[in-house]
Amino acid sequence: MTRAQALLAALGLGLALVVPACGTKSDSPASPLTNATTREYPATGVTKTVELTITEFDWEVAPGAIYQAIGYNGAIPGPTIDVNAGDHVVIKLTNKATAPHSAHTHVVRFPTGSDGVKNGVAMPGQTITVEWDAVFAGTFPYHDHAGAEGETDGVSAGLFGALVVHAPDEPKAAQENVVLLSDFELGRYSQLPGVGTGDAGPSNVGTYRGGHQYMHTINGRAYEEWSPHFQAKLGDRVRWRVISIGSEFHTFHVHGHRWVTPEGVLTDNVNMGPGTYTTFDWTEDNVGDWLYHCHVPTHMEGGMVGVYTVTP
Ligand SMILES: [Cu+2]
Repeated sequence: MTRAQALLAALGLGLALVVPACGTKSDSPASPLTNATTREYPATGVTKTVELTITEFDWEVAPGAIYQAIGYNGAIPGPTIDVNAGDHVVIKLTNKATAPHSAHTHVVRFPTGSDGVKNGVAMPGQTITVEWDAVFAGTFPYHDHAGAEGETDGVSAGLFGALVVHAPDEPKAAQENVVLLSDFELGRYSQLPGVGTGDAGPSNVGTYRGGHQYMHTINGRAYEEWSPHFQAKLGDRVRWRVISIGSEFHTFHVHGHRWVTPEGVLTDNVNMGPGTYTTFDWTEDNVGDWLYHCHVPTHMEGGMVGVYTVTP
């Protein structure tokens, strides 16, 4: 051992000598994302302004399945807030709905006035400003935390979205797939083909195909033909940014692929509890049409499934 190696070993850094830097092996089937870190980034001096308007609207969860949604900027999920680590973000939040709502954001650094629970809540008809510093890199949710029944009311209605914070040293990905897993409520549908009434229970025909909740969604949509169809080419660096924001526990599973978690575990299926998030990369090595889905059978049956296509 050289003197430098002995010094690194003494500092607990000896591993750095034998483990290649993340993403440097092109033949690696998967590589952990380098920004899975607790490092706090310095201020960039850049301020980004995001306008979020909360409205009530009809949202088609699957063909013919109409949900009486509440969302940011007229869609589920709300717009992805995409910033660089160290940016300051100002959100102009306008509430055109009929109950108080907010935009509470995870992991960023903010004063209590931007919390979105008691402070930083927009009353109906009001526009407020909340702001925070995106000092940590990764994938995090923002969501309502001020609904009439606490956080669940607004979140199950559709008030959630993703925050993507890029680290300055992050390898560029050809594809960045943002995935939000959520659970909707039967009582909010104005029409839901395939669901029986009274004691009849769910029918076997129509849009809804079973499972025990109505419905389990991916980016506000259910089932393969309606949920996001992600695509990539062989050799692409593909990055998945996955957030679980509903009321149930899910797993996130992709067929034909595998990746390494920030904890160093090789997997193709990760646990996602409510309000959790993960980011991972791989170098694409497998052509075909692949399912991605929650591995809870009744959740997949209830809509939490989509297609990922890889072309040569
Ligand atoms: Cu699930």
